[in-house]
Amino acid sequence: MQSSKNYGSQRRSCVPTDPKKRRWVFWGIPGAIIIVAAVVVAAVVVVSKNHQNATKSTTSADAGDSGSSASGSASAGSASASTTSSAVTGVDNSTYYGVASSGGDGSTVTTDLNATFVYKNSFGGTWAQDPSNPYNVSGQAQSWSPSLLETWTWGQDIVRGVNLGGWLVTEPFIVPGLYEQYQNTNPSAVDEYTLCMAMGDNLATAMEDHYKTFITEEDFALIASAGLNWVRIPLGYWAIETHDGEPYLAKVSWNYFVKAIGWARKYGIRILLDFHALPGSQNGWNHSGKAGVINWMYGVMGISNAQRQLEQIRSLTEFISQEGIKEVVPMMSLVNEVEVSIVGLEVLQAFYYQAYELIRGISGFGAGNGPIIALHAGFLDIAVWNGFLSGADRIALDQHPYLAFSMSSSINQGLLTSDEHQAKTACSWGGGTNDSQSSFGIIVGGEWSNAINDCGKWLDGVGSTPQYETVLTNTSCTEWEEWMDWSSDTKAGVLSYALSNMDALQNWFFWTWHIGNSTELGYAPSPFWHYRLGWEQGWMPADPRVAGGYCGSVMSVGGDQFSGTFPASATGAVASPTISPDQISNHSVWPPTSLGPSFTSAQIALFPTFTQTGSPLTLAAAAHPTDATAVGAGWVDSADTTGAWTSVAGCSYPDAYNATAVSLVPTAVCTGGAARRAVAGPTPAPRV
Ligand SMILES: *[C@@H]1O[C@H](CO)[C@@H](O)[C@H](O)[C@H]1NC(C)=O
Ligand SMILES: *[C@@H]1O[C@H](CO)[C@@H](O)[C@H](O)[C@H]1NC(C)=O
Ligand SMILES: *[C@@H]1O[C@H](CO)[C@@H](O)[C@H](O)[C@H]1NC(C)=O
Ligand SMILES: *[C@@H]1O[C@H](CO)[C@@H](O)[C@H](O)[C@H]1NC(C)=O
Ligand SMILES: *[C@@H]1O[C@H](CO)[C@@H](O)[C@H](O)[C@H]1NC(C)=O
Ligand SMILES: *[C@@H]1O[C@H](CO)[C@@H](O)[C@H](O)[C@H]1NC(C)=O
Ligand SMILES: *[C@@H]1O[C@H](CO)[C@@H](O)[C@H](O)[C@H]1NC(C)=O
Ligand SMILES: *[C@@H]1O[C@H](CO)[C@@H](O)[C@H](O)[C@H]1NC(C)=O
Ligand SMILES: CC(=O)N[C@H]1CO[C@H](CO)[C@@H](O)[C@@H]1O
Repeated sequence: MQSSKNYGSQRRSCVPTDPKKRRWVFWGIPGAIIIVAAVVVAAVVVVSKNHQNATKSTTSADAGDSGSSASGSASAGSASASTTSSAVTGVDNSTYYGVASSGGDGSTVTTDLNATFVYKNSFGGTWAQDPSNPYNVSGQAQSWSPSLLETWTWGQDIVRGVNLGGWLVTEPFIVPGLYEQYQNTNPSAVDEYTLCMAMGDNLATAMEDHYKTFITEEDFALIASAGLNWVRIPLGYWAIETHDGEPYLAKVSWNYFVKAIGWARKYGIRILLDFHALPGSQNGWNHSGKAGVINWMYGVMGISNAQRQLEQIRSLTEFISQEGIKEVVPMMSLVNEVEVSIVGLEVLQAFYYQAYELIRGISGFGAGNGPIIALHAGFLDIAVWNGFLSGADRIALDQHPYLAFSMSSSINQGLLTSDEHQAKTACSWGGGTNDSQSSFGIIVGGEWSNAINDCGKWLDGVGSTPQYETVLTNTSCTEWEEWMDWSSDTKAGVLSYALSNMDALQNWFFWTWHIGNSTELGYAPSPFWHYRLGWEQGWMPADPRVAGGYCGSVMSVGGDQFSGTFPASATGAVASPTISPDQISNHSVWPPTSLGPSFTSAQIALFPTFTQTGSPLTLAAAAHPTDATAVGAGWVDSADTTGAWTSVAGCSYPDAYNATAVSLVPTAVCTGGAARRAVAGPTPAPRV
């Protein structure tokens, strides 16, 4: 995540410069209004019930309370654990496959690690599994959320989601305990790239231990219990492949993504697959894998890094468009948070068009055929995107509004003065969201948080001191980090801000579900970013539906109404969609002839590129207890046999992460001795 404004200063790893932390804090008793306080009280009551032998919820009118364990399945129990069938080749023997079973509130779940817990869901949610037919069962997160076997109706069904940040792409502020261990190493860990180097010989064990423990099956059950129905899962490209010299742990995170698909299905939760960390880095921030310089669609390796990513998008699309998986992963976001101010809007749009043609060439058109394609808005006003690829099949916009990073205004100084200005600010995002839903299509708030300032250990990067303490006068982050001491007024204020975001963004994913403990501090020091904690402690709603209408009724902020009707092509209602020819001519020049300010088009034509002579990479499916091939070959479109983008044999390439110097431009195109098409100028789009 990153701020929508004034984020330029955060691209550097900050060195602490303010040794004496000042303690005086700005805000007194906030003027939280009585309705808000009442909501908090209700929330606290419900949450504590949920967590102690819940019987019923006070917020859920239609809470189901089946209390039954295994559903009608007669085989439940009798089939017993023998279905674990460790003899089948290809089976992941560490997974406990269980028996066909399902249940609702109060039932006992056996996890894929053969642990048990009691499922609590006061909203009528159910879980379901069938190891012999794993792709054809589904839980239902809540009575009001369609199960994965039912249709999701955009404009009626509301995405109430959380990110699983810090899991398959680590971040120092999300898993401070993991990074703290590697501060006296060489190098010290500031991003996943250096974390992997610091882990050294221990990498495979240490990283997989993190994957195993930071998010587990039980989290998916809790997410459903919290009234949430989607997760956004950030993935790094190393889940698919790495090149020599890249320190990341290759391919292991993919196995956990596949586990997540299984868990999501079991509890009836949908997944937005978020391509978060790209070859070369798309924004130079730590959460892109490597902090520092941008080399994606920028610099001498900019095109080849993007070609490599297109190949990875191809493998992902082939996988998630398969029958039985496309229902669980109905949306994919292509590029998280490109730094548009550096990469350039036109360049990003050219990439988006290439990726669109590639994906729809595999998935085909129309609702249900492959993922909705989410495009991050590049920190620009989403209205800028009106008309982009108009007529395209199921493209959505992803906006990430944060207040946290620009300490320029009084808005960040205290929480909720009597005019509730932070909450009103969040509510003000609703009008543009409504407008763009009518004109563009599906808009998701793929990231937002409760942060009204940048307090939280390492929120601005390892070793950083919050601007809240360096820019504002007489401020200390302690109050904001030590959530154990938060008053009910503080909780009410945070809740009000949360509800405002939820209502304004309408289809949303909080960043993030879980913040790990700092080992040094002994608690999770970025509480503004920790949904699960807020849900347990009463500053997130027990039932997120209470956010509906909050901006208008409580904050008195309203504006343009969304009619509920998206453009037809935006939701896949057009069988043979066509993109406006103007848009195609505007965005189909590939590679772009202009990439940042430093290079001429003649130089760009000499940039080293890849060639389509490699073997496509098929991603591994989940193991299956009885038949390892029953779950799809991992490649939905057997007609898609084009060679994979790969380096040209005999050519050398500069460091994919350090190639922005003009001196690195080759003097001639390297063909490796083989005849090869020149790369400059318009080329046909990839497969259509
Ligand atoms: C699972 O265990 C069986 C024997 O117990 C073995 O033959 C098989 O190779 C194992 N599978 C994997 C993926 O480890
Ligand atoms: C699962 O756990 C139960 C209870 O702890 C145990 O009896 C059973 O043997 C385990 N099954 C497997 C396959 O590990
Ligand atoms: C699911 O079950 C239905 C009905 O039995 C069947 O038509 C369908 O092909 C199955 N789908 C998968 C992915 O197994
Ligand atoms: C900041 O705090 C110091 C010491 O507590 C105090 O003397 C000073 O007046 C404060 N400054 C402002 C601008 O409040
Ligand atoms: C994290 O810290 C909290 C105290 O704030 C403690 O209750 C919890 O057990 C810790 N979690 C882990 C995984 O150590
Ligand atoms: C957006 O539209 C919805 C109706 O779909 C309405 O409830 C809401 O108040 C609108 N928000 C704003 C800020 O206009
Ligand atoms: C696309 O249109 C914009 C605005 O009309 C124009 O500035 C830009 O040069 C065009 N880009 C291409 C690649 O044609
Ligand atoms: C990046 O490459 C330049 C040469 O182009 C070199 O001087 C510099 O040390 C490299 N930086 C890193 C971090 O490798
Ligand atoms: C140096 C760096 O990239 N820092 C970023 C690390 O990630 C946090 C959270 O997204 C950002 O706030 C920092 O700017």
